Amino acid sequence: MSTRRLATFACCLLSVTIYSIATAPMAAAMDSSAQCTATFDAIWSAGTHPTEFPPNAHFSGLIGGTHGDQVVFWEPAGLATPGIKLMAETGAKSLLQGEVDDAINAGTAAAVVSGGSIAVSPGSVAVDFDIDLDFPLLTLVSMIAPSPDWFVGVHGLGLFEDGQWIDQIVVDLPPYDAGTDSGITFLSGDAPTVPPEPIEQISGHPFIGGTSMGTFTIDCTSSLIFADGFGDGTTSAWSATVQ
Ligand SMILES: [Ca+2]
Repeated sequence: MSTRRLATFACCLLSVTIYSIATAPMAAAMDSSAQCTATFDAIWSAGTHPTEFPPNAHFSGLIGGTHGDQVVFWEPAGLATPGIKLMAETGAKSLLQGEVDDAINAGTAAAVVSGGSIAVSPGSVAVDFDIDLDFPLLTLVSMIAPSPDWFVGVHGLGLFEDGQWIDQIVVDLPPYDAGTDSGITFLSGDAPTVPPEPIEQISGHPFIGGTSMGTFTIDCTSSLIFADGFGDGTTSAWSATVQ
């Protein structure tokens, strides 16, 4: 190898080494998973929604899952699945949980997220869950109860943004109609909608103005996964540099 070629080779080797030193610690400190808490703060009361405010106003137990973008459990303008229909009409979790389980078996979801109810609204309830980069979306719902087929929730909410897990996100919760029962008041008897209609946000009677029913606040803490397995940034950077 000529002196010039040797110098070029050494230069390139140095560049690669510097590049490795500069980038290895960041790559080694990949936040591949996070621990999150979803807190449902319900504000629904006779004060916020005086029109036909029912006795025993409450919300059914939180149900949903963590998943990827290959599966949708519900969305506005879509038809309710059997699981969303049952949740919105009765508050029962079983069918929707089964749909999440089916998605887990199909490799499109990671875990069921199942939490408590709000026995008396206004009130709060929280549920913890883990999430990872392969399935960084959250779907979570709760029935507005009593009601014909009304519910609140999020669908495909992304918790990994701009290369990192979100610290906190607050989502407003308007009422949605599942499109499976045609009752028009909180206490209407069963009146199946045949054929079913698309899910849509309710902005009229009895939710005059579409007033929010509350919020979901999602807080996440990421878990640093280091290449050397020591869980220490300094050690990891050194290990990556000398490799
Ligand atoms: Ca309806």
